[in-house]
Amino acid sequence: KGQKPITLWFTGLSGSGKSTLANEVEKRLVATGHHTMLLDGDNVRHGLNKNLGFKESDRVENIRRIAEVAKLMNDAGVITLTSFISPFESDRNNAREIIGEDYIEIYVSTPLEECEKRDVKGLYKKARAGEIPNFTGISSPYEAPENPEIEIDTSGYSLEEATDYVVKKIMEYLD
Ligand code: GGZ
Repeated sequence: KGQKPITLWFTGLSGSGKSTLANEVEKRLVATGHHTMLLDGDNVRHGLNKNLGFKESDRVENIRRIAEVAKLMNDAGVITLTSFISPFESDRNNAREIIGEDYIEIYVSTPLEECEKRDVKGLYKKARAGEIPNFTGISSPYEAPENPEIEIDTSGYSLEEATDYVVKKIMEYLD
């Protein structure tokens, strides 16, 4: 069975559910025989990009390198899922340019209020207290995508429902 090596580019606020969703989507793809690679903070910011922080120029470089890696993965025939805030429209457009027609943007549009209410890692609380500078949504902007291929607000859906929805949409782009 054929596999079109696309990049599924998840973008959204911290706590929006990007990584949880990307992980579930990856499991579904693997279960249906696809070869995948998930790039996220754990395997990229701690390795390839460990010299980068969160000031604007570092985020720009973070996203540029991730896009280049995703392209290499696609060239190797691998479906690539990326899970980074990627807050700037210009960087996402640059990623789209680097990756080409195989770039599928998935906007995880869970509102800030919900992300902040979840505050899984306590980062919003710290950011509000001024302990984390340039925190996206609080003291650094998030530019919402205007024309994402797929959009999902995870508030009000179970993980399974959200995954079903996204996987169904992705199938439109896979062969
Ligand atoms: C935003 C930050 C910051 C600041 C640390 N702003 O919930 P998390 O913890 O696991 O996800 C956030 C992650 C964001 O890294 P990305 O590589 O996705 O960002 S970007 O695409 O903008 O380059 C959060 C943590 O890192 N974190 N400081 N100041 N998120």
